[in-house]
Amino acid sequence: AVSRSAVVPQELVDRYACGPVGFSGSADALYDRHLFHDNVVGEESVNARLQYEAVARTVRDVLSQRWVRTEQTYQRENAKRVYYLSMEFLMGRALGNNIRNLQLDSVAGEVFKSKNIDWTNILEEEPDAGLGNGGLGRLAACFLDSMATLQLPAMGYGLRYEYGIFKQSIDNGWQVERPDNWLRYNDPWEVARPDEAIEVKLNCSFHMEDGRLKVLSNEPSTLIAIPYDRPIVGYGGTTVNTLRLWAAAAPDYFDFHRFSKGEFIAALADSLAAETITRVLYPDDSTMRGEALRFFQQYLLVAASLGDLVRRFRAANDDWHAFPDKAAIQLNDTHPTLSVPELMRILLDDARLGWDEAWDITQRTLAYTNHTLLPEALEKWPLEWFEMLIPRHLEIIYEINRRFLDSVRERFPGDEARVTRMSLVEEGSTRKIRMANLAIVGSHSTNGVAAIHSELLRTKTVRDFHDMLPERFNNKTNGVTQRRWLLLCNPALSAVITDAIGDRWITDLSELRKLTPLADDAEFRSRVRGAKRGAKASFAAWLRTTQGVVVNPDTIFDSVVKRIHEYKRQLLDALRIIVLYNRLRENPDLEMQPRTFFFAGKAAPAYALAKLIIKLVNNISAVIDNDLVVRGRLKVLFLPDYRVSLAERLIPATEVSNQISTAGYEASGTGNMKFMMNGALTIGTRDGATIEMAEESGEENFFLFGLTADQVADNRGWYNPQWHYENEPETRAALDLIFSDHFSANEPGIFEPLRKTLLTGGDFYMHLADLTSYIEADQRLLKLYADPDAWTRMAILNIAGSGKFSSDRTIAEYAAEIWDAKPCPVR
Ligand code: HBZ
Repeated sequence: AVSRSAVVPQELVDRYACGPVGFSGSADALYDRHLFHDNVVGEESVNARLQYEAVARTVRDVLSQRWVRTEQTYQRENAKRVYYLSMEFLMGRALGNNIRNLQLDSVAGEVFKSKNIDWTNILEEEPDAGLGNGGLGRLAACFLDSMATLQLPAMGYGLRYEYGIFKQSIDNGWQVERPDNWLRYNDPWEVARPDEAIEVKLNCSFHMEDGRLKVLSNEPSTLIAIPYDRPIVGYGGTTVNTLRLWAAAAPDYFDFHRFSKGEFIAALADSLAAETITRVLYPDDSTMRGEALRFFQQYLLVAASLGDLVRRFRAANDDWHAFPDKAAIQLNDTHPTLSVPELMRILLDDARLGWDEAWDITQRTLAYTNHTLLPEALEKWPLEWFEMLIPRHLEIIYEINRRFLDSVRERFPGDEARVTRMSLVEEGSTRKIRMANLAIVGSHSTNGVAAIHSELLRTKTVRDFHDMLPERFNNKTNGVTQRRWLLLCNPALSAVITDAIGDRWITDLSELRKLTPLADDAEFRSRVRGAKRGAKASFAAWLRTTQGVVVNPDTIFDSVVKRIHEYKRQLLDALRIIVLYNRLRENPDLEMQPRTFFFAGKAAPAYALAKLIIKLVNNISAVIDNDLVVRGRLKVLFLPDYRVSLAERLIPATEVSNQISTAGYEASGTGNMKFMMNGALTIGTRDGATIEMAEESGEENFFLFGLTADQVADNRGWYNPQWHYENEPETRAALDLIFSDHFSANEPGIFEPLRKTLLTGGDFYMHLADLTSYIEADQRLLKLYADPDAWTRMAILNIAGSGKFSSDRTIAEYAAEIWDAKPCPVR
């Protein structure tokens, strides 16, 4: 095929050709070079995957000089850096996002046209980078986008898991996990930098036995951490920051003693054990799984990242006391908390500072974000492992603890119970280090992720610490990046918004307030309605072509998508649907707007009850599909393998967002915000950031229901699920239907464990307490839906009120109030 050469516009050349290697020529020449030469293939071998790689490489060429220039600028300015340490970065796909943020859409469009490339097919070739479980990992990804857009000299540090979050499929209604081999093909974005590897010293060696790590003490060993860099393009393409992911490897000289003894193969087998450290992401999002391999992963992240950033600091500064003025390190939950003793070790043993100086520098540099109040998620690691792996760190922790407990005793004389609660060491049959206590004590800032969460953290979870160190606590309500979660995923609504108020919302989401008066403009309402209808139709079309599932876009699209957990109460949603189903069965003539209920989310592989919830939803789905009375009026669909790229399709199409956790248990939520800015209405409890969302749009524009966090706490003692069963006929009928095997005719009894969860076991998450008010709120919502103008008006008021929930706002607050970091624009 003869192709017309798409010449890169001069304006882009000026913008991106800023380094020693100029960016010149035509975009399709670059593309051809990558397509045929990178993979050494001829035209006959070209397929969509190779086209994707070539397009991505071409985009990387465009950004590469800007990427280099960004780092040069930070070095030249000796700017204060922000380091975001996280075990998880749930990035999703990069291609569409990078093209959009570089504002290369028109150039890319030209190339696609001249090369006859099907753009949507190409995008589908990129595997999601699923290096995270859920909210915590996705928050880290949104933060990287915002930090680059705000031109902050920031860097993410994480692990390069060879396998990300497992792929979920459904077999006979049950979740089945398959490995996510996302690096099977060359990843076009990553740049390996073996010359910047870091040595990590361990006081033990280890090998793998039955898939578990076995530690051999008293044999010191070394691991190598190799950095792989990924570009983070800020909007406008001026700043390109770095996400640096570490891969574990054995050093070349690993066990050369055994090599030379002739045990060549055996010695290499041990190097496989080293690589095991970064093999796979732990798929647990709410329980602490005390596995040694996870502890090793955390130490590797900390030792490699601090080694790297301290080296960067030393290259530009000779006075260690300047460290807190040149580096701010944010700990994403307690997972990287070993940073406290590691930084102390560096300052004491390498820099040879005194304790007080080292401690002052450590505290001023580090800050900690808490993401959960669930006690089973709070990390505590056996002291024994510190002894084996990092005894020097344990020594330092003991000394931190000794000094800290002295100060507690001084402040609260005679209160030994308090001292025991606050100690970094938990006594017991196995002594453990309390990582949250260590993170609070070793840093200058502890924040929660929504107002109510920060409040509960202060007043309940770590109240003793707040009593003693109130100035250390603060709130940073979460946000999401509107570039991915509106501009990229919902082009139709984005265009409607931009037509109405201009495009400044892309980098200043508070601009959306300007939409408020337009809620009363019939023309604007019809456009917003059109965008929603279009997104529903595309989602339905996608479901039909990719999974052969038919949904009707004329039904109400109602979604609950998040990790499956008892506290998130997907079961409550299932009960709501069963109540509606019973109403229709009892009264087939009942008028009810036809609805489609979407569920999606992964269950931790060891969380049996969460897996049973998935099974229940799938069985309800099948029974309803086969019931002639309700068919066409209710449809339930469990969408397998919830992930970033699926969220990008479902969220724009959703009209009703369910945020129904037991009040006090969802730290913030971030999916709730994405739905809101895409014009869904929220039915939910007063929990997490949903409370603040309702404040921004007005409670009258929300469907709030259920117990408040205070009421949940007060009712704990006397909540009696049996009472609801006996006194609420619809509640009883719904439960009876489940336990009569209506949804499990061929698998009698499989849902029996739910009886304990919901009824006889006392139900910690109080599902039945909120069912009636959930149904009431749902009826109000249905009534509104029957009036399309009133519905769309409310949707617009929600979009208009969503400006606060940009991660740009969140990051600006972190920068000003925790990091003292300033933008460092790249010229
Ligand atoms: O962090 C979530 C919270 O549940 C959610 O409310 C909040 O919006 C979000 C961002 O702040 N927490 C998680 O996603 N937690 C994890 O994924 C997790 C992963 C590994 C762990 C523990 C928790 O060991």
